[in-house]
Amino acid sequence: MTTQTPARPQLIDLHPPNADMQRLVHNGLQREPRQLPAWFLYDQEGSRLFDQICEQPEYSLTRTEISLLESSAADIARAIGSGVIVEFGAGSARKVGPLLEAMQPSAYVALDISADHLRQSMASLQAQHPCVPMLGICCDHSQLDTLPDHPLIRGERRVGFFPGSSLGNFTRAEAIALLRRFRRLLDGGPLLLGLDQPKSRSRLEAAYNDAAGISAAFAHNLLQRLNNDLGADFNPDNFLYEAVWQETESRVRMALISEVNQTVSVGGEPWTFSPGQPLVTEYSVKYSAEMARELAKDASWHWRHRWHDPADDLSLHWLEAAD
Ligand code: AVI
Repeated sequence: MTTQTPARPQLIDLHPPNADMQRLVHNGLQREPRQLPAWFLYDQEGSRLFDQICEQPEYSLTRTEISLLESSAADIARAIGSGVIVEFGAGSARKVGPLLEAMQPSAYVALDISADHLRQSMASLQAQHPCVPMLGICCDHSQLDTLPDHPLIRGERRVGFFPGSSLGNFTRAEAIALLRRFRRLLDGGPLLLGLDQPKSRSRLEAAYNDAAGISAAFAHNLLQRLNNDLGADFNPDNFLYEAVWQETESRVRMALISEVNQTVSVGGEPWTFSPGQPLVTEYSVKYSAEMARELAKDASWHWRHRWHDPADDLSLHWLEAAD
């Protein structure tokens, strides 16, 4: 009888250098309104706070998606087939478990921007699924042109997984560009895409401004990160967090509002904020089933099917590469 040695996750670090961050911050602060790329929120502390957001009673997205995956994984596996699962923005990799069970993939590849977070989540996932070979790639997947040439990926069919409604954190144009990029990265393989749907203003505004103040701390941590990594001198206490549902755009806008007239130095450059001026930390677009189908079409994917929870709050969309 042969015994299988449990696999150990490997990690490739392609995190963008600080010089790139500096340039992106400069560009973001020149926008009107000022806005920074959402992935800046996820340093180690930001990733920890985001995990806490997912546990707040007001933020049901993660719980809903996990139970939908648990109830639908077998059906999804039958429909989509298997190969190497490539998860974009894996975070704590808490969602892929049911797919690993149902699809029995040849390997699992997780992409995420936070190397420390990726290392921890891969280690705990590997302990639960010792026989699935795992590879972590620390990167900004919205800038990645190819997956690294690695024995776990080479020659295998790729099954993309992009849960958590993270696509909602991109503008429509960026979301289309990202879906097109995923088509290239998946090399003809399918994509399972989790998208949150529009709901009442009161539910959405509460979800993004929880009573425990974790969403606010998550946004304020962005300023702390700029202080730590880019030598900025933001005083987070001078900014008030707000989350507003913008129905016409079908999105929640999260922003830090300057409470005073202040000048902040970022990478040696001075930036003045007037009272009431927003710094947008992220948008979270909510896609109806119709909007999701349109988006897929515009990004040259064939929309095939959607699985949704009983309340129809969130969907997992199955997309196939169009010829
Ligand atoms: C990661 N992303 C899908 C979250 C969302 O719901 O838009 C980010 C988030 N920001 C604050 N709360 C959650």
